[in-house]
Amino acid sequence: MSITLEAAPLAIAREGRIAVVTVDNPPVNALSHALRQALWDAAEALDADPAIDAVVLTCSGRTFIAGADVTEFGKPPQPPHLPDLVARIEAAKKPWTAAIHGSALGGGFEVALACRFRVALASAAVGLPEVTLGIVPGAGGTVRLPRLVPPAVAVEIATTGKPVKAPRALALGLIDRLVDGDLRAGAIAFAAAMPALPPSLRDRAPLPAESGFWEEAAKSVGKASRGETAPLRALACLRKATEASFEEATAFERETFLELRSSPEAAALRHVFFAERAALRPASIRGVEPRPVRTAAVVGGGTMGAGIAAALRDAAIPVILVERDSDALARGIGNVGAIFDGAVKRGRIGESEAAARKAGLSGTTDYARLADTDLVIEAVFEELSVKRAVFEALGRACRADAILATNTSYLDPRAVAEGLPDPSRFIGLHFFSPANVMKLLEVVPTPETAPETLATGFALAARLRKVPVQAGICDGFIGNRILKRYRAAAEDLVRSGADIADIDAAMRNYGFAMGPFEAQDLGGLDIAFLQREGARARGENVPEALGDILVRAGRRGQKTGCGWYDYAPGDRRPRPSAAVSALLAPAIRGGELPRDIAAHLVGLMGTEGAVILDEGIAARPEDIDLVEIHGYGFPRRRGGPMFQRDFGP
Ligand code: T1G
Ligand code: NAD
Repeated sequence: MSITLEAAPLAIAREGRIAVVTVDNPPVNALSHALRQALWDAAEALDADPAIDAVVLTCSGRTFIAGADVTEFGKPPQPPHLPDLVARIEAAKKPWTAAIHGSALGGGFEVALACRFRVALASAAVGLPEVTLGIVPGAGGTVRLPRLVPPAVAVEIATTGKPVKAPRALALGLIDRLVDGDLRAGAIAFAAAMPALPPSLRDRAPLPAESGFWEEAAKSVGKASRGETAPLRALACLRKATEASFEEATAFERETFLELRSSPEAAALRHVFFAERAALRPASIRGVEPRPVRTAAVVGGGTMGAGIAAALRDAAIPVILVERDSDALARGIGNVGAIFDGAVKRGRIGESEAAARKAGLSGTTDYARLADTDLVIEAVFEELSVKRAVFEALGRACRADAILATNTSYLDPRAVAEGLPDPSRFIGLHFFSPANVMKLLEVVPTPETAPETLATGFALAARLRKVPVQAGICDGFIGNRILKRYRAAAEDLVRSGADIADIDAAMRNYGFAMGPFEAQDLGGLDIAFLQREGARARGENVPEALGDILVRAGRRGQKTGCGWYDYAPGDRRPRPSAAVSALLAPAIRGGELPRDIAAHLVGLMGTEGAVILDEGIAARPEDIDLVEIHGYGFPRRRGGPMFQRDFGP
């Protein structure tokens, strides 16, 4: 009988009088129970070892300790608990030096803060991302951080969850030295030089906050947290750390951590965390090698084409923009340039970076220029004949192995690809507007799409830092199909007598940036109206929508100064409209309204999602949640309509 021995998650080596503790717990050296126990035992053993003066803590693999093992969160915690391990390392007789590469995050950074010193590669980062999981640090991060950096820096790190790159961490005093080249050797040399031992963070006083600081911080953190609970709770922990004793603050933080860890919001955010990571590696492409994408082209430089070209340039992929004539091409190139100019204006990139991104974009109206392009994404008018003509030209001009993709929203990709030589290299890549901002990418293979083509779509999504979701072919794929259901359900509530503004308010209170009617006024009611009219023209039975009544009355949204709401000139604030009430009055039949409008509408999204799963249009419920969160503003802290359906109240 073979016994499966769990590989020891760490090893200890001796370099002169320096012990090197090397953690090896793939994939990210998370602080599993076994690792916590091994680190505890190492601290005990090395304190008792007279041949050792100091300890270096380093990690194998891609990163330093990336935090507590999130997969253990649902299980009863086992000692040694992380706060105890952190305190044990901090109290070690032999000073520990953390040698950081990759990311020291959450519990990983808390362990590093317990070490007397921290050295890092310039490419490393440190941070406390717990709030992104709906919790607060649970091993002293909010108590030790204010003893190392000023309150404003501690607030930024602990309430945003954003990592700090090593060079800035050095400037802030979060780390003691940057190591060039061999991190292990550099850390050993640093420890061996026995730098003067500073007091442990536990023995330091917190840096003081100016009067009024915490009140101001509460306002800004509250605003930035978009309704999520954890950021303000992390702020409270930081404040406690500056106003109470170390012990009291530690107890307060631990109590807050344990309370939040079992909250529905934390469960939802963990659900999204794991779904996002799994999204990049769906079963459908396991073991399939993607094709390299060194160069790309985008056909159509309008709203979507410009955004897609910008997203490709943001990933440093050279782009050729193709348009139908030189005037349209000039407009298209201008559209892309405007995106980068806007990014400079907002301080997101510098002038030189914007210039470099523009320099990697060229334009043509001659398809012959695409003879050696690896990937072409089409984003021309939503007209089948126009798209087919484009792909016919691409089929003639491009290499046989060039990946050809359509960005269509509603056309059947199989119809778009009809007649294409070798359709195995064709795929739907459905970006969302603005394509250089929105993370969602629906990847829509046809039955002829080769696995390598599909794998290339997912690899491209990873390079563009998108969240890819594979979708089957149906009207609206996953996202627009649920959107249609959501809008129809909202209109049904209006027919039953619900007030338009009440419905929008309910969805905003639930966590959406705006309700379904405000959103239509922003995007324009005519897009969906034209979809419905097109279907009717094809003989499909499409019942009259309330939106049709408004569009026929010239109310197409903010762009016409009126839609579901009225808008004063130059004022985007929606005002309930007597004209709309009059126009819709004949359609209002009254009836019973749900007690909880948001739960009702989210529930119907989930019901549509269940049908989408049954039809195989989506592979997993969490994929549908990712579509809604990253494509349609579903509040992340709610986990998505399928999470609510399966785990909600
Ligand atoms: N626990 C368990 N598994 C994790 C994990 C974690 N903390 N982080 C990542 N994984 C898995 C992930 O699911 C994937 O699995 C694989 O590792 C590679 O991840 C007490 C309580 C570290 C920057 O929030 O930000 O500490 O799909 O694809 O792109 O105060 O992972 O391969 O099976 O993301 O190289 C705080 C979360 C925890 C860090 C690496 N820490 N992780 O990115 O790889 S709470 C975090 C990340 C905490 C303490 C509290 C990233 C990464 P699979 P990946 P990557
Ligand atoms: P758009 O009208 O803004 O841009 C279309 C561009 O295609 C125009 O610049 C036009 O000059 C160009 N074009 C037309 N025929 C061409 C040809 N033969 N060769 C080269 N260029 C040609 O349209 P859009 O909103 O960018 O939509 C483009 C595609 O993206 C459509 O299929 C649409 O369904 C899809 N889409 C749109 C959105 C959205 O929110 N707008 C979202 C996702 C997908």
